[in-house]
Amino acid sequence: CASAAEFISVLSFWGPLKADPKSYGEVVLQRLFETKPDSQKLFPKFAALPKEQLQNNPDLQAHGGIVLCKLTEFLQDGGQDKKILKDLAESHAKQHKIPRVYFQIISDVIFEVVVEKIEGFGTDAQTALKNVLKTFQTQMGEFYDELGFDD
Ligand code: MNH
Repeated sequence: CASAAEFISVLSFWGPLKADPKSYGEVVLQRLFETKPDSQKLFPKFAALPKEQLQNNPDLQAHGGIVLCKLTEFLQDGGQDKKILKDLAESHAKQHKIPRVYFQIISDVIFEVVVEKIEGFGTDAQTALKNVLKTFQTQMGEFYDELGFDD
């Protein structure tokens, strides 16, 4: 599990993502769909769209913003309030039916995008980010287990 210091280390570089969640979130979702095309099919809103329509798409930008804001909320909370991820696991398991492996995939994408886009994100902060994303995935997995969602 990531330490409090690791959450703080990540947060010290998170300003640009907090300030512009839509833009970074858009890049994350586009990169997710590129890396793992199956993931696009899990979004009813985006499933049928050809690549060209994922560019400058206000719905995609809006959803990217929602994802990034939730991640910022998790970071700022330092993984303390379990309800944040419990609610997220519940909607993603029961409503959206997202197999847990996709949280691993999006975590790798987030890592890649953050390191690529954020200046000064050094090796220590990179390790901290990896651990924080690992904590996110582990806790999501535990809630998936509690819900009996096996995928
Ligand atoms: Mn996701 C909706 C956050 C990863 C598919 N997601 C939401 C919502 C939030 C959110 C917040 C809106 C509230 C809710 O339904 O709970 N999602 C995240 C975060 C991550 C994430 C913080 C990881 C980081 N989500 C994923 C992944 C997939 C996915 C991975 C699929 C591969 N999410 C969805 C779908 C919706 C959704 C589908 C519903 C979108 C809609 O049509 O409004």
